Order: sequence, then C-alpha cells, then structure tokens
Amino acid sequence: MKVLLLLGLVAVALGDITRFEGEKVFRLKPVLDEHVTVIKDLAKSIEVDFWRPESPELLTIDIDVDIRVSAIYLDMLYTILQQSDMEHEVLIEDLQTAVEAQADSGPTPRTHSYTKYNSWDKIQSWIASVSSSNPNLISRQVIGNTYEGRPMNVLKLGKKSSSTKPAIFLDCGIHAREWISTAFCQWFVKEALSTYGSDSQMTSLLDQMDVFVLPVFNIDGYDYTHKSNRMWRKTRSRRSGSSCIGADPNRNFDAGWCSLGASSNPCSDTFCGYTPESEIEVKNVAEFIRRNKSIMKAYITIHSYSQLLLFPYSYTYELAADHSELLKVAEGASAALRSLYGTRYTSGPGAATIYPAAGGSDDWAYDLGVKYSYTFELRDTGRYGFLLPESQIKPTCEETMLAVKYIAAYVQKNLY
Ligand code: DDK
Ligand code: ZN
Ligand code: ZN
Repeated sequence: MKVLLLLGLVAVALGDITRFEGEKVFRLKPVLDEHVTVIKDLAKSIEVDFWRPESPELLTIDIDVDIRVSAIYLDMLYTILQQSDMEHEVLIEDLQTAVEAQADSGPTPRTHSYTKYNSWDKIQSWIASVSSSNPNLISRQVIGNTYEGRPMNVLKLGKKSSSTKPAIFLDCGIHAREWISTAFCQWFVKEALSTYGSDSQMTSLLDQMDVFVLPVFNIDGYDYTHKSNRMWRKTRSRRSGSSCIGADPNRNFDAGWCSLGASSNPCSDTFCGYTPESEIEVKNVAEFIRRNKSIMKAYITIHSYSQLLLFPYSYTYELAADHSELLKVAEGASAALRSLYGTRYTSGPGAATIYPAAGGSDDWAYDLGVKYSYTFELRDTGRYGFLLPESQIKPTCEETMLAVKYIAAYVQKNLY
C-alpha cells in the first residue's frame, strides 16, 4: 500500500508520461474494398492511432495505411491480417525504443539548439533572445494566447522600413507531434538572420518583403507531446459534455469546414471542432492574417511526414483557379529541394495528392486571396514517421530552405 502510494506520488511529480513498450507501427496495403472495410472495422473495435492517413475517414483502396497499435491488440491484428490476406510490413518494431532513439545520444543540452528538438520552455526563451538580437531585421508581436494561456509570438523578419512591405506568413507546429516542423521554423529564423547581407537572395527578399514566422502554432499540444504523450496531434481545448480533449487545428479553419475528410466526433484525431475557428489558436492566426490581408502574398505551413508539397484545394477535388501556376512553382521548389540530397517530393493539390481534408489553413488562406498557399509535409516517408532522428534535423531543414526560398523568390519576382 505504502509502495503504491509512493509510486503514485512519483508519477504525479514526473507528470505521468505515456510509455509505448511493445507498441508497433504497421504499414498496411489495402488492395480490395474488403481490406478497407477490415481496417475501418478494426479501428472501431480496438484503439488504433492512424499516422497516415490521419484518421479512418480518410482511408481508400490502394493507399498505404500507417497505424500504431498497442501490444495487447497485436494478436488480434495478426489474425485479422491473415484472415483478410492483406499485405503489410512492420515500420517500427517497438515504439518506446524508437521514441528513445529519436534524440541524439549524449547529454541533453541545457540551452536551445538548432539541431535538437527543443522543449517549449527553450523555444520561448529562444524567441525572447533572438527577437532582440538584431532590431534592424527582427521584431516580435503577440497575436493572442493559446487555450492554456501561452502567448503566441509572431516573429517579423525583414529590413526595417518606414513603409509597409508585402509579406509572407510561415507557420510550424500546427500538429503537436510533428516535431521536425517546429524545428524548421527555428532554422528558418537562424538562416534569415545569419545569411542576410551575404546571401544575395535572402538579402533581396528581406529588403523587399517581410516574413512573419509563427514558430509553434499549437503550443499547448507541443508542450503536451514533451511532457505527457509524444503522439498527441490536436489542440488541448476542453468542452463540458465531452471527455475528449482538443480539435485538429488543420480541420478548424473556415474553408468547406467539416464537409470532407474531417470528423465531427470530438474523440477523433481529425475532429473539426465545434464551429469554424472554435480553437483559439486558429482564431488568433486567422485574425492576424485577415488584418494583414492586403500585404499577405504567400502562406506557407509546415507539417510532417510524407515528403509532399501541397496546394489548394483539399476541401474539394476541383482545381484552384491558379492551379497551373501553383503546380509550376511547387515543381520548381521540389526540384530545388531535391538538388541538395536527392530527397524526392511529390507535389499537387491536397485532395488528389494526399486525401480530401476540409478546414485546412492553406485552403482558407487561398480563398481569402493569398494566392501562393502551400503545405509542406517534410521527411520522411515512414521509416521513422513522426520520430525522425535529431541527426536528420540539419539536412531536412537545409533542403527545405531551398524550397521555401524558391517559393519566396518567385513571389517576390511577381510582386508588381
Ligand atoms: O492536416 C493534414 O492531415 C495534413 C498534414 Se499532417 C495536410 C493535409 C493537406 C492540406 C490540408 N489543407
Ligand atoms: Zn500536420
Ligand atoms: Zn502530416
């Protein structure tokens, strides 16, 4: 009894972190309608965490499905796979081992590092110091607080000017568990500050335009992935009437809201929220972009994983009015990205390239009038999934910089 009590106290003190011993990540290959039904039924009877696509509503035939299943359900899964004769492979043998292998070995640095996955506390103090490092190039503003009350800082990068400049909005960390995304925004800020004046493209970009960077969109969720559950995706908002927490911020924008590829079930990982912009983080960003609508020329949002460069639409299969131009720029950006390490990206409109998904930030920004609207899905294609090792932060960010700079240069060239 005393031991139990003690263990309980220790767990509370440590903040009860979810462990993943014996859990596996599978890639299933449904090639028959029956296979799709089998996976959907499975999701109803046992707990399945969908990694790609990110919820059972999004399943279709001939598209690989990555799922996480806990140890207690493995026997059942194997039986079902055998009975239905569905091809599959194991991507991650033991998730807890993979979680632990994600961080580089060696001591954890006390300070912020561009080649580590930093906690929110470290990112917050980094925001404070980096934003006061060079007043001629960077400033910050708070666009509102998260559900749990954390301030959402937007960093404005660009040569100080008395006139208002055309701008690009870049956000990272809409989804909590996509840690490589959050790492990229920090990398972008570092590169902008350190290459201004030496890199002619960066210099001209920041002379002519401002880049607004939101380093972590879903701060509450991100903090939760560090302290409690590495696999959390959504916000952390609560409502009386449901015991399930959070909504998917990338289903909560007012763009064909909750019509397609989103769930109205508060317990789903793709829950669209109770109303458009019900999530305060989404509302804060939408209001900031609406307020600055006249200067916003591009919107870029960073996710993982799948190596895709997507553009509108995702809420409909219809092609965007600017489809051919958006595709041309995406293909140029993907080629630039590939030139560094050979990493291959696929580009195309969201609905046809990944899956239909209404309520996304890119579709919303595009319909508002921000023509160059892009969603990146960074490395990898499933070997590590969300648990991309820290050793890949540098190469991933370097190659992604080339694509983002390609888009920015194109936008800049077509300003007037
Ligand atoms: O939100 C998603 O499910 C993925 C990133 Se994890 C992107 C879907 C396509 C863009 C949505 N407008
Ligand atoms: Zn995402
Ligand atoms: Zn993703």
